[in-house]
Amino acid sequence: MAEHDAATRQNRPRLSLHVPEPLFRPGDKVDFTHLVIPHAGLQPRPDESCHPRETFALCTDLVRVLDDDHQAQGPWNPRLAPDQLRRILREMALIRAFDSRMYRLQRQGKTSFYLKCSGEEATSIAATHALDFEDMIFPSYRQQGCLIARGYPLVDMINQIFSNRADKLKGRQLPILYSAKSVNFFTISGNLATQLPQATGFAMASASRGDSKIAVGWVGEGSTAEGDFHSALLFAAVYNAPVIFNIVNNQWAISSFSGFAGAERATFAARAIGYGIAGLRVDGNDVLAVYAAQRWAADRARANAGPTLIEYFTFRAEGHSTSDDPTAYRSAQEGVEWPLGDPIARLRDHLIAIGEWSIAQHESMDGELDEQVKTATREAEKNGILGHGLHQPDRTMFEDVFEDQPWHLKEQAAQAVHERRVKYPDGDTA
Ligand SMILES: Cc1ncc(C[n+]2csc(CCOP(=O)(O)OP(=O)(O)O)c2C)c(N)n1
Ligand SMILES: [Mg+2]
Repeated sequence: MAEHDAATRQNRPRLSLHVPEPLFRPGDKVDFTHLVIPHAGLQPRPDESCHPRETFALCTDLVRVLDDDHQAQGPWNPRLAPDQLRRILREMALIRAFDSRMYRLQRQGKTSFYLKCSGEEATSIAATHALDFEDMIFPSYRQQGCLIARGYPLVDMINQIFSNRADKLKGRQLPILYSAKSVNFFTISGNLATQLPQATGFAMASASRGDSKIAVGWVGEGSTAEGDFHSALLFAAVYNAPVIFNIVNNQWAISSFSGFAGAERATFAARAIGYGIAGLRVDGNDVLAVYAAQRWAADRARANAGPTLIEYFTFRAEGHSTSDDPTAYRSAQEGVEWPLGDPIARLRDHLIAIGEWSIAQHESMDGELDEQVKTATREAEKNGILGHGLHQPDRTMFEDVFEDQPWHLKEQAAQAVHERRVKYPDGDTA
């Protein structure tokens, strides 16, 4: 019998695995012609309360509004007033100026870590404009734009980045892992994708209380490989929770390309089909398309028509963070050849094309924003920078987790304070 098996098996092909490999590596010529980029304005816009299946074709399409002549086209055009478009443009330019200065501050040793959202500004700022202030944001670490769009003070952001005396989080979070209850911005977690089950949970709680707030989560495409992503979608689908899941597909997860999260097999938006929820795939560098998609999903959730999964197709224009060097693993040409352009430049050109903006206005705005960031930085520096001693007493490490501190934390706090006094008798921080 065993001999017979062995003989049959000899004729079978050897099994093998496919290990994804990015199309381009450092030094390679880049060619994006394989990407299907449909014309703007051609994608149908189903009613917000439609059956999820009416959106399934959009999961492999690409919702686009801004065409190559910088005009807004088609049924997804949100028809925003020029004033609002200028506000969105200004906030996107502000976050870019902020990112650039904070990056330099890290290089100057004033903080330990920073992470830019260059090229992805629309996916946070335009999306936040489409929500109500009361809607709860469950961000990943690349959504600083949501804070800006909700008017959170730059100085408070920088105090957190410096972990200084005025840091509202008392130095207990990695720089940039903000938390801002005042603007309904949930605490950022370093553990990828945990924010999505939390968003679903918030949405379920909101619905079970009969409230009208919805929950909105953001996640990187790489992080959709986490189990939490799937649990969040399943619960949302089963209970028809009023939640939006925004996948920012910038095609890279540090040095891993999106193929390792399944991009070679299906679009990220297509995950919606398996769960039976609405899904949209959107040009993430098209401010008008991002706004329209987010507004569609928010109206749908508000009308109890169910959750939506949105994939924003975009490109991480710079390194992952200050700890990364993308020249080691991807071709520098990728950013140059990327066919969907830059979200700020595309909105600027649209406003100019409709006679509502000019290059001179844009340049003077950039100058003002640089000044605004510089002033905020100087203000925050007065409260100290990271590395210049401890700005917060040790005991704060044990506080604000439980309403009544349990006995074992009291003991550990006392021990930590004692040990610090022994080690640094002249210190004044405990
Ligand atoms: C559970 C978990 N696994 C791994 C990491 C390390 N890590 C931090 S960021 C990151 C890449 C995430 O990429 P993506 O989700 O695409 O988001 P992006 O950085 O592109 O915005 C990884 C692997 C982590 N923080 N948490
Ligand atoms: Mg990514």
